[in-house]
Amino acid sequence: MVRTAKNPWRGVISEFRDFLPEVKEDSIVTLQEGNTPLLKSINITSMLGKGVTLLFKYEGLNPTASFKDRGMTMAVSKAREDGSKAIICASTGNTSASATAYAARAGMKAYVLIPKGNIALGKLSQAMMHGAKVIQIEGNFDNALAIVREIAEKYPITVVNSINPYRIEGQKTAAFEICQVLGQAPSYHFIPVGNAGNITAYWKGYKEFHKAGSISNLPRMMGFQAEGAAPIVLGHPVDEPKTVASAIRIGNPANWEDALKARDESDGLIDMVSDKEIIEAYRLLAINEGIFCEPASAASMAGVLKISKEGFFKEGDTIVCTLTGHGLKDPDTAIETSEKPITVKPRTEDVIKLLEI
Ligand code: AN7
Repeated sequence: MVRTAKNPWRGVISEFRDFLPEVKEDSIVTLQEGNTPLLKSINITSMLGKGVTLLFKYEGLNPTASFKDRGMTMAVSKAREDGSKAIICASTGNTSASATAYAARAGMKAYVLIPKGNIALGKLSQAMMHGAKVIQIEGNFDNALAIVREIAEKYPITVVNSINPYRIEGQKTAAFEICQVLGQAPSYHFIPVGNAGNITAYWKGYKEFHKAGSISNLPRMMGFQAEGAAPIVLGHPVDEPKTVASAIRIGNPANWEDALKARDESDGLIDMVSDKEIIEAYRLLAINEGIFCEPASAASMAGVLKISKEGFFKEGDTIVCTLTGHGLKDPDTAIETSEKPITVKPRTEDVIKLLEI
């Protein structure tokens, strides 16, 4: 469809109405999220074997720069429809950035609980900027989510973490967009796993599109956790999760069971990658493809590279990798892991010496 000023992309609720729970038109809270690019890999693809196609679903190009906006439009719209005046969430950063933006747009109060000192700078600035009450917990994400669950049982306030089923509903729209571009589902879908809401949502989306006859195949779901925060891989919660990828520093995922279902029903896998592999993939994407994603997002790319070493992919395979958040979210990690700028006097000859010409 040709998009014009009179016919813009309207956001995921209006665009995928037939596949989503009903929302009254005047309750919809949107920042016109979704419709993100499915970018073809130009340079990394050759590392994966002959005839393999690698694509990136670049979710960092959503309004608050992560995939969370797809679920948040749905969760906040339903909260508004139900007459809720306030929302609350625990977050490693991106959920809080999205929740506070959508609450601002809806004219609702937002309370966000974040692990003190452990969320990326860009995300902290977003949560603070939208006028929410930002509460730092001297603990980790899992502690914060436990508090949110307890408060929600006793007080009239809507939880917008992915334990809210509307979050999953909204997030599944990314799978629809991929299928619409490809005309089918990919062979493999690689995705980072933290609280496991997104892998659950994509699998639900693919299954629903399949059932509706919009695609004739289903992908294998390939989830990747960080080695220091890999409860699903280890089979038990991790008390003190650690990883450079702060977004997925989660030791007891809320959607654990559904992630296992997505893995098993799709004949996929949930594996882990080290921080070193994550940073290598993060830099590779930036340097070889021009795509700046945040470290947690690069866990999916790191997963592709890890699996491809085992001679896994075959000619004709299509691989989609979700890059969940924008690299600008975490400028500290970008600066720490990149070559440092060189300082010179304001003299042309000093600059020329530095050029490889
Ligand atoms: C960039 O913001 O959990 O497996 O509180 O920000 O659906 O949890 C973020 C998660 C991957 C993992 N990539 O997704 C939060 C939060 C990025 C993220 C994940 C997150 P889920």
